[in-house]
Parts: sequence; C-alpha cells; structure tokens
Amino acid sequence: MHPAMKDWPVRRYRGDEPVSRLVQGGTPPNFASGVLLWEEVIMSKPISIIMGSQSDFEVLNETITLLKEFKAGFEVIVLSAHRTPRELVRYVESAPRRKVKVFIAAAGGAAALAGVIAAHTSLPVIGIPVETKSLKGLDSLLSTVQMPAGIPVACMTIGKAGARNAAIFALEILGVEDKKIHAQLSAYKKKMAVKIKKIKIRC
Ligand code: RP5
Repeated sequence: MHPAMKDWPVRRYRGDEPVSRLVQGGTPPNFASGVLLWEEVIMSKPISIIMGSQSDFEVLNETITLLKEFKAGFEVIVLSAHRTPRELVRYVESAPRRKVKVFIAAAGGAAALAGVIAAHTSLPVIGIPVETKSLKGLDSLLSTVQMPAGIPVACMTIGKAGARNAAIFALEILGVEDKKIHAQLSAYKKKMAVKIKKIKIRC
C-alpha cells in the first residue's frame, strides 16, 4: 500500500449505497477492487476519481494533491472495467445522486476504464493513461483516446503530467459555473507564468 493511503478511511463499496455512509467510521478492510478509498468532505463532492487498480495510486496521487490544494470536494474508488465491471457500472450510475459532476479515470494497459464510464454516463469523463512497463503507456494512451464517435473521453497526457492536468481540467469544467474555482485557476496559472519568467538562462 502506498504510504499516503495509510490513514484513509476505507470501506467496501457495494455499488448502491450513498458514499457518505461508507466512509464514516469503520475499520479498514483489505485493499481490493470496489473499495472506496477516501472522500474529501470539504464541501460537496463534485469530482469522482476512479482508478483501475491500487497500483495506479502513485500517478493519481498527483491529481489528489492538486485537488486538495484547491480545496475541491472529491471521492476516490478502485474499480476495474475488467475485474469488477458490474460494480463499476453501479457506482457510475449512482454518482449523480451524490452530485458528482465530473469523472476522472486512470488505468493502464488495455485501459477500458474511462471509456466504459463514458458509456454509462452523460457527465464529462477525463481519462489518464497510466504508464506501463511493457509499452511505456502507449497501450494505455491508445486505449483511452481511441473512443468511437458519440462516446467521448477527454484523454490527458500519459502518467503524472496527465494526472495533474486531469485535476486542472476537472476544475476548469466546474469553473464554468463556479466563479470561485474559475478565479482560483486564473491565480494558479498566473503564478505558474511568474515562475517561468523568473528563470534566467545565460548564453
Ligand atoms: C489496469 O491494469 C489498471 O488500471 C492498472 O494500471 C493495470 C495493472 O493492474 P494491476 O495488475 O497492477 O492490478 O486495469
């Protein structure tokens, strides 16, 4: 288990219950697919983060860290398009009841996760192709990006850069309606520009 996950409230998700009930108290069971990892209860939870495997966490931690910086509400769950397809669909279909507005999905290899989520919702889905040992994430990238017409997935860059961009992109979607988030994003981008301008290169 990734050290950052150590203190997370963890409960098994049955696929049909309100997430808020799942994360209150309870002893952490073994880590497995279908386990709701964490819910950041700061305000509402408009962002749902799904990873295909616990092994994707290192990449997704970039997304989580950034969302925490922005004090955005989100929930995180491990569900696989291949290993727990039924639970995945139940979870996706129940998300609007919890006021989820955007999905972020990270998977590697034959990365069907984001596409399957998109097939079961009309909410926006952002896909993060996770880097793989065998094909360096090219497999994940193509699996995530090559969606058939009518079922779009907003595919990010491979790996950690994609994970950070997924957080920003999700916030940008929410920022269309939420002026506070929009202002936070503008400040974030300005800060980034200032940092770049400070770099001095001697030739
Ligand atoms: C995908 O297979 C997961 O998203 C992960 O990136 C990859 C490998 O999973 P593990 O075998 O490490 O569980 O479904």
